[in-house]
Amino acid sequence: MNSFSNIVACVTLATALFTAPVQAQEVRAGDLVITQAWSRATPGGAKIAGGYLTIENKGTSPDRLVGGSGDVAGKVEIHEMAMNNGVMTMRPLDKGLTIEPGKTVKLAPGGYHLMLMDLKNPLKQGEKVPLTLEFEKAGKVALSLDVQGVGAQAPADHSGGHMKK
Ligand SMILES: [Cu+2]
Repeated sequence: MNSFSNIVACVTLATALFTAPVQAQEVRAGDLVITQAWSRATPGGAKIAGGYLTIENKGTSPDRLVGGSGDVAGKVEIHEMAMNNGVMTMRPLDKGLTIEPGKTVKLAPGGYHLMLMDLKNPLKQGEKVPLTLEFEKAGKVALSLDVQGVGAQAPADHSGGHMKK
């Protein structure tokens, strides 16, 4: 009994110390398999947060991520971030993000991401943030973002780009 609880304590500690975005949850919707949905803790007062996930299309026709929503944010957009003449810029993908059949699209810091706008409250590490994503074919898909610690790899232009408007 005693050694068992020691093992449990060890595993729990190891999990807590492991800061990389690890997500065991797998969400299936039609031909799509969504894994590793995560976000980052936000500093108090922050009004935006990124959302990251991996989408695999196991079907034979393309699908498209067209939008999302969640109680935590006033608005959820799909953004693309890219280097433009040496400057990190980002823009909303008005037509959504296509996932070609047989392909895996990764939304990650520095690339495609969900943008949670008008945050109602800060995201805290360890929280799960429920979101509903909307795909052209697969329809509405409920999932939750695992909130990780405030990472140093936060895209540089993020707050600046959004504060300007
Ligand atoms: Cu963005």
